[in-house]
Amino acid sequence: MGLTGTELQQFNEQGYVVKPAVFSAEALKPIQQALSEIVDSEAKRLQSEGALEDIYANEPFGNRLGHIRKSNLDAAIEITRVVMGPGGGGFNGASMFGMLTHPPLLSCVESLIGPTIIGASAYRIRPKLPEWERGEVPWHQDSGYFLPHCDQHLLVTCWIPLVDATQHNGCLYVMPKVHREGVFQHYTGGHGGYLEVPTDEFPNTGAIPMEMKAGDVLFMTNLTPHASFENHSELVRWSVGLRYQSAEAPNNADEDPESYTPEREPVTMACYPPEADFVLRNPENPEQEVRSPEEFRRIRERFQGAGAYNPGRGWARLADRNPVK
Ligand SMILES: O=C(O)CCC(=O)C(=O)O
Repeated sequence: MGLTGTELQQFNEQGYVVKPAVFSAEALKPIQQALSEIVDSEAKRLQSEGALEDIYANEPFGNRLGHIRKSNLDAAIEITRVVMGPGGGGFNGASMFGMLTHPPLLSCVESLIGPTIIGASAYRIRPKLPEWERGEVPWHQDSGYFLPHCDQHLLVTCWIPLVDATQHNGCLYVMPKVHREGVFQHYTGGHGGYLEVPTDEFPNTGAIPMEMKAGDVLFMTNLTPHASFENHSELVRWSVGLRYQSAEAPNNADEDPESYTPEREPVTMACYPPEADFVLRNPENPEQEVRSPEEFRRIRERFQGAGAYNPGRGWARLADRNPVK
């Protein structure tokens, strides 16, 4: 597949481009099925504990969690937290590996960063519930979450709705062209507990809503400001955010998580130290490629087991760049 010359030009000039139908309806089924299974088992657990009456067992992926939310917001939030896992990148099943390595997607990513592709840590699953504060993600650039020595590198974010995304259900918004103006100051304690750049600190270039069909992919740079607002629908707006970088951008693909000690100099670290990076394509050294879901899971769990979210490790360094609002 790959991006066309026109699409590449838009990405470079505007900081984003949407490629339609990178995932067919069929290709989205494994991830939708896997997420449905988590919703199912959590709904059953809550029901057995007496915390949820109706688990809407016959509703399809796109409707079920929304119906649960309508009857019991607390239960839906609890299910959502389990689906997302710590920080949003907790699910590491075979279908997630399948999404990350989906050949048409990797072809497009290759158009942007070249043939050696590192699957960046920090991919995110977002079941955006109506009426849930954490579902709305305020204005930020992904670089606000990365260590500053990565600012000059291109890290590509692929935002992929698993159901159609509209302004009504809280699609993503981007600010075009602002990716050329560096990293803005991000403050902690933003809406929903996220990092936030106050809107008036950006130049006024206008925000564009990204209304997309399930399976379309929005490609953005790590400096492209983006946000998503309230979900006014009755259903959940599901999406996945995947991140990729070239081997030149700092990463931890060949590193031991134990090496991320408080003493280590941040400039020697991966862009987002708490989570594992993995080699997905390396034509020169194909033996380095992670080829199976089992290996992918093992690598991610090794980082989590090493205390990835321990504030004594690399994560704490990120706080240095983000003062309290
Ligand atoms: O999916 C959303 O609503 C927000 C996603 C986002 O901003 C991100 O992953 O950086």
